[in-house]
Amino acid sequence: DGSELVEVNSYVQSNQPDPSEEMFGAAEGKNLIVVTLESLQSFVINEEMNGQTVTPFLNELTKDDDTIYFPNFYHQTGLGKTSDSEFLLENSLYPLSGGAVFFTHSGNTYNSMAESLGENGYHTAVQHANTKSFWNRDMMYQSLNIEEFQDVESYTVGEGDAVNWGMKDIPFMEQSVDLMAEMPEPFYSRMLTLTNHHPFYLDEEDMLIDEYDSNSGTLNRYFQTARYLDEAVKTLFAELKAKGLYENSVIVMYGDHYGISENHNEAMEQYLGKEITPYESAQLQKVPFFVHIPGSDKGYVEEEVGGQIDMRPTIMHLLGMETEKDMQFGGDLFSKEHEEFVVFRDGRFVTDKNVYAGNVCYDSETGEETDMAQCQPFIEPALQELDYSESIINGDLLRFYDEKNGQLILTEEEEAKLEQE
Ligand code: GP9
Ligand code: MN
Repeated sequence: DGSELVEVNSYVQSNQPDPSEEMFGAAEGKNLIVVTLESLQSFVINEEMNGQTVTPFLNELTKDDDTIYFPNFYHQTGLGKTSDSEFLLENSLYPLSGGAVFFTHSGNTYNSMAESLGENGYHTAVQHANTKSFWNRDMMYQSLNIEEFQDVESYTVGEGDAVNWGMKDIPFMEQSVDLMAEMPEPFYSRMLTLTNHHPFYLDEEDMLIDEYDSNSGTLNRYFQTARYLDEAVKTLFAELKAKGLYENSVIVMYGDHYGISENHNEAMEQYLGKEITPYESAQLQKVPFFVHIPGSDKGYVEEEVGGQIDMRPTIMHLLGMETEKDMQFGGDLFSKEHEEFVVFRDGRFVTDKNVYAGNVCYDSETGEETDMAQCQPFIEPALQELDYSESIINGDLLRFYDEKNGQLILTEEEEAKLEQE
């Protein structure tokens, strides 16, 4: 019942960092374009593979005057992969430990970012050139109050335009911007890319760099599809400019989850030139996060440790929307009060000083094992945080929360019971 929410609510309320004065409203009134960079991990950013640059366009963005780049940002997804990252983005809640929440709890009440933006006059949409029922998106998007879902049926997949899992990212970007140009402004459009997906196949003409040369075909091809994704992002920026949408939009991009699993550790060790310890495995969960605000001159590299749970408050504050009454577990990455504590869905965690993985406490600077006492104070809170989030989902507790007023919706009986306690 609603009283379960009392403890969670007081926990959430006591952990909300205030927005950063400088960044609050920095993109107010602009269109919001969020690009999900399929399977893109940070280990390819600003790096080469056999002398070839993997992500030239994104590398430029990390140094761009209008872009804030977060190199210490982690994915927090579980079995629901892309859909879990969407869940984190929209709700600032953790996905579930078992199964994809998009399948198991699509009928719940949520207070999504899309819903809030909708209430603030935004048209809300998702663009993804795959069948709409994949990950149960068609159902879940109704609960998330996403007005429009442009799935594969909104796209013309011409001959040679598909590879691997479906439509290629470059024609996807071109057609998506055409579709965007028809949307009422301001809009919030979320674009889900697809080409940089296991098993990372490409047509010959789209291979812009060579394969890598390890014993893992998967890793070898990954560099090529990541390179192709980079080209697709470049196309997106060019198309937005061509259609006159660029200046009045803020573009946020994030990697959804790892593309290279631990099954490829031997090949990965060859590439990285070091042994993959549990510490290194945790480092490999870093995914890129970019906030691009055209004409703002606010660009820099933000070293703050953060995760996907933080995306919603960060973005909403940029748009000038308060989130203090939201039932959310993340915090504004630009806030001075933001806590550097990222909990992975499997219980591993990262703080500003340590990485806790494989039941070992590591120093985050050196990657060396360190005194467990440094990690100890965070072990319980990490599990507690996951538990609280899980109880909201399992109990469908947002039914009992009025986010407009930040109040619990309790029956008289529940109120009376709580007063006695
Ligand atoms: C499918 C796409 C990829 O529509 O989102 O899903 P993934 O396998 O990465 O979760
Ligand atoms: Mn994915």
